[in-house]
Amino acid sequence: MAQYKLTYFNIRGRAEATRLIFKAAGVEFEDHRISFEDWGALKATGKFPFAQLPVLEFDGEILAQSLSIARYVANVLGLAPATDLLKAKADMLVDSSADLMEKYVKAHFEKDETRKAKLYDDAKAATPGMLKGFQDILKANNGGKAFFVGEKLTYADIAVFNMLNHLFVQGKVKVPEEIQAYPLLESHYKRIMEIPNIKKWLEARPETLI
Ligand SMILES: N[C@@H](CCC(=O)N[C@@H](CS)C(=O)NCC(=O)O)C(=O)O
Repeated sequence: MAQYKLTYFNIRGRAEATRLIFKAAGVEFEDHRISFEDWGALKATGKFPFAQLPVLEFDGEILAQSLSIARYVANVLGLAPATDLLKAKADMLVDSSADLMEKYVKAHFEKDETRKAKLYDDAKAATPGMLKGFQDILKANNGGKAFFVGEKLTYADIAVFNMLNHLFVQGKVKVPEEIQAYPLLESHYKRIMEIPNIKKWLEARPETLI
């Protein structure tokens, strides 16, 4: 098995889905967290593709782009669906999770208070439709009693769980109030949260603001 090193800042942010995939698969990786102060000098080395984090290093390779990394790791560690169609469905869920996440991230980092309030309003207004969309897709897969895609845990389940956890949960192991109106989505969230390796990580991971 390759030795994996995931480098990112000391936040959940764009690396947490990949961390959860490693944890769910029970595969060791180096969770390398650097400070924002150290990033300037590291970035100047030119070693990082697109001069951004996260990156995943293994076997002399270096990958950037958080979603490409997450998909790669899921494929290698057995947490990807088996067919091209199911992979496309998983990607649709991953990309939609990222879309909703991005709306809140934009609002979080906006400096102008008026624009920030507007961006938060937009993100909140978009949320119910997106949550319904996730629940509808879940329901269409065998009534929503198990996983988002096919019949086993995949990176789609982890990505949607991570997005909901990231956006709506403060604290360690908790179900967000925002999904109470979507019972199938709520029970899916609980199902993922209760996977022993995931629960262990949620309890043990560093507490960070974002
Ligand atoms: N689309 C990229 C975006 C990467 C990105 O924006 N990374 C930020 C941290 S979340 C970064 O590296 N910021 C430092 C910089 O650009 O110097 C991904 O998903 O990985």
